[in-house]
Amino acid sequence: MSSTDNANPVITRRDDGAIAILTADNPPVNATSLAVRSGLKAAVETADADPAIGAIVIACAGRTFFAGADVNEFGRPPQKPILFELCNAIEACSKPVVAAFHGTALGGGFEIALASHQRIMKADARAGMPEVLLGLTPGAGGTQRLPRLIGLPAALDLITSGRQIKAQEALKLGSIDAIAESDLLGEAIAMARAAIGKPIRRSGDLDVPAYDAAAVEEQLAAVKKKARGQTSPVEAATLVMNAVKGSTQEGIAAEREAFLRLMDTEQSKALRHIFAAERQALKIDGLDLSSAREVRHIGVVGAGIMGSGISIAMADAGYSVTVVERDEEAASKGRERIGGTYARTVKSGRIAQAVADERLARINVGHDANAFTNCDLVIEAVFDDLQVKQELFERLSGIVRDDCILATNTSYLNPNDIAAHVAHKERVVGMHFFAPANIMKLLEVVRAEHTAPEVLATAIAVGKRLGKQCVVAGVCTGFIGNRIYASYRKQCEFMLEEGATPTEIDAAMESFGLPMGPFRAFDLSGLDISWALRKRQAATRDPAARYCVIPDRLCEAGQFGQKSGAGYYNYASGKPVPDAKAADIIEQAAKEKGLPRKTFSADDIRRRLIAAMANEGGKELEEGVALRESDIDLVFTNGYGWPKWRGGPMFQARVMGLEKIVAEVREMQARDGSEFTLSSWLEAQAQS
Ligand code: 3H9
Repeated sequence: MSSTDNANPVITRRDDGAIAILTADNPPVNATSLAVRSGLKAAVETADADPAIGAIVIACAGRTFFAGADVNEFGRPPQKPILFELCNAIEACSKPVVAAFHGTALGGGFEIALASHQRIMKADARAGMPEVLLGLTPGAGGTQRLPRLIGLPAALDLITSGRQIKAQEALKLGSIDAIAESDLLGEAIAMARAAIGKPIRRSGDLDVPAYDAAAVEEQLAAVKKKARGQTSPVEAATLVMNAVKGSTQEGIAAEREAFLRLMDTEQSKALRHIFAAERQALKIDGLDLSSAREVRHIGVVGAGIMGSGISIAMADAGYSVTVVERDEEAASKGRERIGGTYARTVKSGRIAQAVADERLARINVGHDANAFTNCDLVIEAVFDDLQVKQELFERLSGIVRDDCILATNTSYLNPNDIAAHVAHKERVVGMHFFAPANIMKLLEVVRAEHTAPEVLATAIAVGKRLGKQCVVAGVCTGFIGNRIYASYRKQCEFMLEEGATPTEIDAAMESFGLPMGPFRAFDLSGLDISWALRKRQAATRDPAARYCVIPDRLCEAGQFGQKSGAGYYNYASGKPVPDAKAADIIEQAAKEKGLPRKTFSADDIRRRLIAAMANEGGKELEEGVALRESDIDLVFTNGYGWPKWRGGPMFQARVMGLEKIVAEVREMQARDGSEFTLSSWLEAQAQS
């Protein structure tokens, strides 16, 4: 075995007989930054020209194969060699090139592998083309080489969804040639050695396998429908179809044009903002995430909708769960609810019966709180009433171990008040799940007054293991999300008093990308819940604050939303249609206020709603309830159905222009009173 000197710091070459092993080492994830591209291209060309070399292996050091283009270079002028030029050079090499990958081969990383002549993958590795998830398309030959290797339908699926595949699927599809069970590099070297002197199979030279044109047409239509306004999957599909229309190099030229064009779009900027936000969210000043305690056994109080969802999420993640209800009847209902959810998941084909059985066996539902004695964490998910929760926490603190973390799933109450009578308050934290808790990605982790850092770190570690997007929030009514949502909701209702209809407001927000407009969403979740909350708060409400009576009147008329057949809409036909009674109530309420009726364009509606949200978000930032602007965007894209390609309300406020947003808030303040005073954070940002 010999080594060859290499001046490039991130690409090293080591020769094993006639095999040149080129290894990239560009931490943390071997992104294909300029040094990687130039070093690898030069190393491939040098090895190709070296008469002592018969074949080449490309591999990576560290935790993963190339994770794709370096996102830190995005938006800067491209520097040569461009990634597609590197891929072309690899494919053109006159000696066999084997890509050996571990970890994840993503985007440009997978494209390097596709341009290589053979591919071997570690059994636990994954591969994929996630560019569409960044609002981009592959830009280094992926849309041309992948369909030639695995056929149009499978390539369309992978490239337009961005999903990652495991080794077995990659092999079955034909995107790799072998799986390395133990010694990746050893097996890759053997593969390269066996290829010396044999004909080279270049992906770009292959013909796309025969396909069913009608089925592909259907697939293309489905891609468009699913994208719901997001452009990159549709663009990516068009590029993949070029593989059956022209040469590989023509297809790559079209790819390059699309990649550069999409880079400048608002959608791609929004998605890249979310990508960075996800990685920022858990960087919290002064918090060492490695201080998290080990959690094995989790207790859940309550087996209602939230409690069951939380228990299922925990069991799905491998925790053993003890659920306690107030009596056997409630426990039995809880068992049915949890069992029913698993049965539906099996029926939908998402998990096998054996997997469901295994998970269900991890959940024990009973009615004796003493079963919590060996829990490391207990989460309460009972009725959102302060006294109920205070008494429960007090009782729990007498049962559980002193180091057992006590978490509250409250949506609106103050965790400091809930912990008022608890011994060792430093173990109290908020874990605010969103319904259905086993599905929704968001978890607001609420730092209470006394929460110890390792307790916060533990709640985050549990959330991460559940696959949740954790966002740390401070204490206030509604935390980050529901507090902003309340401002949004109020402005939706105020616009009804001023002349807009529920249909107009919903259409404006649905065409913006929300899966459901606000009034359809209010109807779906039920108008009676917030009615009850408003009645409880009536005595303490500021009499000078603007108050909209429309939702109260709907409830008084028995219109609680979809579940009662009518709310803002009428559901008698099975579909939401404008409701005559709701229209009367709105008109009457507007008349009583004597407000001038005006027409709202979709832009007016969106600007007003984004302004209300950004202003409340600004106040949260001032108060330290939210740590960063991007955390607020994560809350809305993971917990409230906001499409990631819109980036979240704070991102949108910047897109619309902060000066316009501030002007809108000033109008709100003049019209709607003290609740909508301009946030000084927002004002300062607009001026900077
Ligand atoms: C592309 O390839 C286009 C081409 O077709 C054409 C080009 C012409 N660049 O996620 P983690 C950083 S588009 C730079 O916490 P994990 C990340 O910010 C690209 N940096 O780790 C973080 O930094 P920090 C297609 C990157 O183990 C650190 O690495 N590729 C990149 O949970 C650790 O990240 C993708 O979209 C990057 N590409 O997951 C892949 N990726 O520590 C995106 C990550 O300072 N990446 N970083 O916060 C991922 O999916 C995950 O990071 C990965 C590792 C699965 C690789």
